[in-house]
Amino acid sequence: MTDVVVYGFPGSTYVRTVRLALEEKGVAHEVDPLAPGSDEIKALHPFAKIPAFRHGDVMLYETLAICAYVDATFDGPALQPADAEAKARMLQWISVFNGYVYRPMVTNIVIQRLVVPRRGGEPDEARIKGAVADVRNQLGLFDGALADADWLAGAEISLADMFLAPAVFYLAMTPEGEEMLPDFAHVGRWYGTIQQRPSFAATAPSGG
Ligand SMILES: N[C@@H](CCC(=O)N[C@@H](CS)C(=O)NCC(=O)O)C(=O)O
Repeated sequence: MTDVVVYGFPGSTYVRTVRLALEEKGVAHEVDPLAPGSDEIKALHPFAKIPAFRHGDVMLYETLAICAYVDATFDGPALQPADAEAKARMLQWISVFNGYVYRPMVTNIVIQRLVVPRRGGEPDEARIKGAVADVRNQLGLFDGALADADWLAGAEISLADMFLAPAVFYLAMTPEGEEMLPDFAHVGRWYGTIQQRPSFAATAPSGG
């Protein structure tokens, strides 16, 4: 039994980010695979998104807030750089991911390509096509940041890497990702490294 619960189905990139943080800290946790928009998640998250999180009496929502709490509360390696510039860089990349990357990469390519057909629908090709140029530019940004570095911020893996990698995991399964990703060698090296981590294997989604 554990008093740490992540609410949200494990196929969600943001749920995986929280689970990566927990795994990197070595924190045992349960996953309650609630769907976004469900009555159960509405009771935990005022915007009905996933993840939500519980640690004993502490209830939280919003991935960055949850991850910061996990990092500050539990023993284990730091998930955020101590250096002010590197920490700001980490927050910059997380803000970039949340504000500019998630929508084209996940909502407009991954969900259209991988989720919509599984639900019997037709992918919106115009929407996918419209997202490709944005994602290509964004991969270029990440590639530049990783040209001389193993991780997005600081000398060790940080929360910034844990936000981006679950999205790249799905992008790589789409024809658009297969076409784009080989052009970004530094992103490819970074992703190859993060794939080797036990936390990444432990949080691999089995379904959706
Ligand atoms: N700002 C939220 C975003 C969470 C989010 O968008 N989660 C996705 C799943 S990866 C979701 O709930 N999508 C369902 C929807 O938007 O209706 C966070 O950082 O936790």
